[in-house]
Amino acid sequence: VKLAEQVKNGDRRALARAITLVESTRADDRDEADQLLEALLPSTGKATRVGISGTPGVGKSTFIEALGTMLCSRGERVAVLAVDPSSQKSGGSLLGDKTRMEKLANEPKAYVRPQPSSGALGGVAPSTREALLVCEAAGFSTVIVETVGVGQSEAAVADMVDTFVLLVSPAGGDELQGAKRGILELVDVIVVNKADGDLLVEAKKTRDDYDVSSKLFLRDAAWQVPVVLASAKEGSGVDDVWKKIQLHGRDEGRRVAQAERALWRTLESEVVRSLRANPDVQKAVDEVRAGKNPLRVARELAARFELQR
Ligand SMILES: Nc1nc2c(ncn2[C@@H]2O[C@H](COP(=O)(O)OP(=O)(O)OP(=O)(O)O)[C@@H](O)[C@H]2O)c(=O)[nH]1
Ligand SMILES: [Mg+2]
Repeated sequence: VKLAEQVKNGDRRALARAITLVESTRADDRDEADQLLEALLPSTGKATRVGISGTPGVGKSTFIEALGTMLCSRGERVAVLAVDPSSQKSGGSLLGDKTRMEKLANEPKAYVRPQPSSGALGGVAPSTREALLVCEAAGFSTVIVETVGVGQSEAAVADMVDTFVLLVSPAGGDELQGAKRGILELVDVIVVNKADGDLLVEAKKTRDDYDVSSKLFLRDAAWQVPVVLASAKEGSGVDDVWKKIQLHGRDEGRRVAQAERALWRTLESEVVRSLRANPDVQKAVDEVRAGKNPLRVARELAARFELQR
């Protein structure tokens, strides 16, 4: 495929076109996208894949800009995929993000690309994983995926990266309770951002709170989740975070498991999609709506599909 060659040669326009292609939900683009990905796949796998999440306004974009420019100044090439769930509604937020990463976006060694989000909750689109692979094939040494901490997006991003970083605010100790607890199970590095000026004292306290709980939630004997103070605005701590990301490194076993889960996710959604279009299934839906036992109807249908094979 010609496009694949252009992407591998570092052609910017080709890269943008390739990502647009894998993002396309049109059925007739899918074949081409699959061919492209297969042509690129042998050239993937070499980048450090980093996910960055956190509540709106915690400083993700500012942090990525600081980290990205630092890496570029060291000769690395950095790609950023920014998933912006609010862009669907407001339309303005995308622009805002671009503006906030202006320095990085203008950096010749960097590439900043907003990602479409799927669904009303702002979930991460399945194509983000493929966009990440395209960036890798294009030769970026680090690929960063930014996602806002809403809906299922953290889990989706954690499942496509080597290191998942959570940014928390200086007053973030209360996030430790309740709903946010679930994310902590996915996190590899915690960053208390905005540790500057008047917020420094509070940030230190928050770091200590997270430190205690990261020891309590120890899920992997080989990796104690570090808690790092940083100020994306002033640039302090950014290098410390990068060192932790490097220390965490990549785990081939994790990547293999991620690829397998991507297979299952796609299989499940494709199978369900084709089942929904099946006339027997549609008839069964009507029967259940009319009062038949859904579990029995489902089992009978499944047995019938089994026989057809
Ligand atoms: N004091 C201080 N302010 C910061 C720091 N990092 C970011 N900010 C400010 O926090 C605000 C939000 O920063 P963003 O980087 O846009 O945050 P975000 O997490 O990307 O926000 P969304 O993409 O909207 O979810 C901006 O006004 C930043 O200037 C920091 O380290 N210290
Ligand atoms: Mg942002």
